[in-house]
Amino acid sequence: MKLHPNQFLGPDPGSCDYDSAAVAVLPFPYEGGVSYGRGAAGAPDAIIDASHQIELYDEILKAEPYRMGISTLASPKIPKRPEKMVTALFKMVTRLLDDDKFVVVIGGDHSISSACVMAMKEKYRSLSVIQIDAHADLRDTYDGTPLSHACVMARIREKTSQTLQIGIRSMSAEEAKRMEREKLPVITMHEFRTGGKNLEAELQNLPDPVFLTVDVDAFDFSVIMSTGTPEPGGLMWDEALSLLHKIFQMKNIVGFDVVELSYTPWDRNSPIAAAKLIYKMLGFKLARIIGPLGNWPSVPKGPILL
Ligand SMILES: [Mn+2]
Repeated sequence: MKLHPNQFLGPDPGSCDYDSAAVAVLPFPYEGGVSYGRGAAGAPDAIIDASHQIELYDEILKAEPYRMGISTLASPKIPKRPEKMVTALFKMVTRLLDDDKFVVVIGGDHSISSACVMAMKEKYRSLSVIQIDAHADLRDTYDGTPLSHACVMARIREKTSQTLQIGIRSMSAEEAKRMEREKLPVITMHEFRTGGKNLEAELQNLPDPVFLTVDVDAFDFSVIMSTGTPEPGGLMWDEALSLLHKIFQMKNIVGFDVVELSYTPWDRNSPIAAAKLIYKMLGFKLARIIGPLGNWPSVPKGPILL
């Protein structure tokens, strides 16, 4: 495996060796599926650069999650044609899963997530998907293509009918009708804030294991402002961490992606928030396995998260 010269959280704190790492981070700088703002292809490198500023110690978990081993792969050469992009990413994620890695993909625009789900579904037959996003992404086609980022949940639902969408606050009338007709499990941002839906009940109804896709436009602008299709009224930082902590405690998450950050040269805040988000989620995953205050310095490497 060719590793990224600039490791996530690096310089190497002694945990980036691929063979012994529990986690494989795959940067996938594709933005062929965007419909508005550009910059998603610059996101993985911006997030990896920003991750170097993050403390390795998590003050809430009272631990250093990086000890489980986090290995960052070199960004692959990405085909321009969307269909070929999907095949390429499917093969890469499949290989990482064959090596028993907990897979984290850094996008890239949201259209990449269907390839991640395809690969995950091959390994985990009863896979569900949780999407945290401002947008429903349930259109069958957009701008004349089924592989637009605006269609990713429609593509994912062709692979698994078990999905839960959280934080949604932007959809077309057709998408709303589809949710109604098919009784899709959706917690809109309005319902999330007003308690109109029971999050714990929805999580309980969803079969394990789960792939989690996080579109950073789910966040409020004060947390992450550099994203291709921004929507006001998003998640605050602590609110998102509480939500994610609950998801990681209640569900067996077997991989996740973080998509739609848009590289903006003057914005240092957004990539830092995205990098810290990834590290926090990895900490939540480890905490589910060995407890929040376990004997973390002796955390074994290898496939402990699966
Ligand atoms: Mn979105």
